[in-house]
Amino acid sequence: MGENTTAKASNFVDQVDATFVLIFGVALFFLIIITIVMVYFIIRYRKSKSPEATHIEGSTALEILWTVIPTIIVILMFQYGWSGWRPQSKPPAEAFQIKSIARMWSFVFQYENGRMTDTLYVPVGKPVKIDLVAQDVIHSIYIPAFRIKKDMVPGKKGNIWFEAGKEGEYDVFCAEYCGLRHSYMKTSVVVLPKEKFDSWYVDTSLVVPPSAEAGKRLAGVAVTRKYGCNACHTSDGSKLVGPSYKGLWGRTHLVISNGEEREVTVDSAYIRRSIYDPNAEVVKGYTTGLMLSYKDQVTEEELGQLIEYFKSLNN
Ligand SMILES: [Cu+2]
Repeated sequence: MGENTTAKASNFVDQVDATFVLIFGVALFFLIIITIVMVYFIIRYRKSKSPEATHIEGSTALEILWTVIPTIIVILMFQYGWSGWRPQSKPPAEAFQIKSIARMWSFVFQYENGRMTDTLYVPVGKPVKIDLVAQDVIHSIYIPAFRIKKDMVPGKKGNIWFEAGKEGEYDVFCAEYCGLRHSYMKTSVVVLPKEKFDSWYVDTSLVVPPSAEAGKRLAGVAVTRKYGCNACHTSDGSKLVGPSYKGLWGRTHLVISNGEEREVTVDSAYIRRSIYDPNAEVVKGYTTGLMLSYKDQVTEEELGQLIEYFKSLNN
């Protein structure tokens, strides 16, 4: 929306920034004042000029003053922060509903019509509520441009909401150290105009591709994106937390199974086991226990799409 150039990224920007400026301003003011007074006293009362120690009697008026003023300032800071935080914790009933699932080490966003993505898409100018789910450890969803950050704790319900005021793409981070590849838990939120969002929302071309070779690859890519596989695996042969998909199909791997080394050939059965029971046979050289089972998530159909995709990477 070109005409709306003064719009803020989200409805919380003004309030959070005002609180930040207030607290930072007060801190800076006192830093300067205290430093000036301190330096003045050091020079004024240095030992060479004042060999006798100066003794100051207490001053009730001063003590009341420097208790009351900071108390008022701190209450003011609290009031500012509180009034900015309260609306963040009260999502409007009509908000558009999305669920965010965090796990080591990616975010997945699930929409009510079943769409799942690794990038958050939202419409501009409409309240959006995101329910937060953590699958393994504590994560924290952080959207700096929207001034939003909230912990995602396993077993605990929580949500965030916002109304994006401006189209664009903004960073989304995990702000809670959650393990080895925490720093890769980075994605973005794409704010689209209403019509564009609506057509994106109903677009299923990525989910049901044509059955051509390109389509097969696209379907496989869509599955890896949907489940955040690319946080730990690549399609170009480079090693991350786990092995790459490239050149995987048909290769013979040395795996550790029940503490013993054994050779397996990568076929449909092995890929199935690797996704449904990932720690049963871990390729030698990789760490056991880092991947969770996707048994209740990856469907048989998606498994087939993945296998086709892995095969296509050998060509
Ligand atoms: Cu995390």
